[in-house]
Amino acid sequence: MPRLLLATTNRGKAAEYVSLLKGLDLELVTLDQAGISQEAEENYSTFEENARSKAVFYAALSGLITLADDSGLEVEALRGEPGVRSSRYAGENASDADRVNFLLEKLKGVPCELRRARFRCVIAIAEPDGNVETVSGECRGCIALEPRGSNGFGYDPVFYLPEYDKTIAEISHELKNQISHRGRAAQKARILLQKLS
Ligand code: ITT
Repeated sequence: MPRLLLATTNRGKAAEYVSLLKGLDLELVTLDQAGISQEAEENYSTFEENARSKAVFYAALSGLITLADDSGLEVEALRGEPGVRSSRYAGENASDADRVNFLLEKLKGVPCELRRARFRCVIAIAEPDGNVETVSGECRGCIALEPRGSNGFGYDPVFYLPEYDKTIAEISHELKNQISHRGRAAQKARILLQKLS
């Protein structure tokens, strides 16, 4: 069975991809399993460029077909912040809780109707020869006034979905995978991967 390198250091993302890529004729390999400890640079200003450069970097290093994602949160009242800086928003060594609190502080006093936000995800799939393709997905909602729920990771406890009256951290993993930015991008990625496997 061909192998696919899942090039992420984020455990929340990795767990989601294990479900999202189920049933494909591919053996998933993590960076640890491939013996890779080098970190890819992510200094571009778009999700697309960061996802591409991550996937190309790890595919060249491993010799394996590689999937990488660059994802993050865009908040309207913050003119699209934190965007590509979502994981570094509250500093390099911050925890998920630190990032959530930092975001809530930034939005202090901003009323509900101005807290619209979206999660975005670009998935890049690269081959060792440098060939790379991307797909994307998004999920719309708004930033809650306080965290709720314990599922998921990152900003999930403050990402409120009006149609469910719940944050993403309060819905099941299965439902998140159906409606999330990553779930939507992964549905398209499966089609690309079927062609490669
Ligand atoms: P890798 O680059 O190793 O994959 P990372 O965490 O640095 O891991 P990103 O650069 O793509 O990944 O940063 C994405 C950040 O955006 C992530 O750390 C979360 O804070 C946030 N994020 C992305 N998807 C999310 C989701 O489904 N739920 C909650 N937060 C999410």
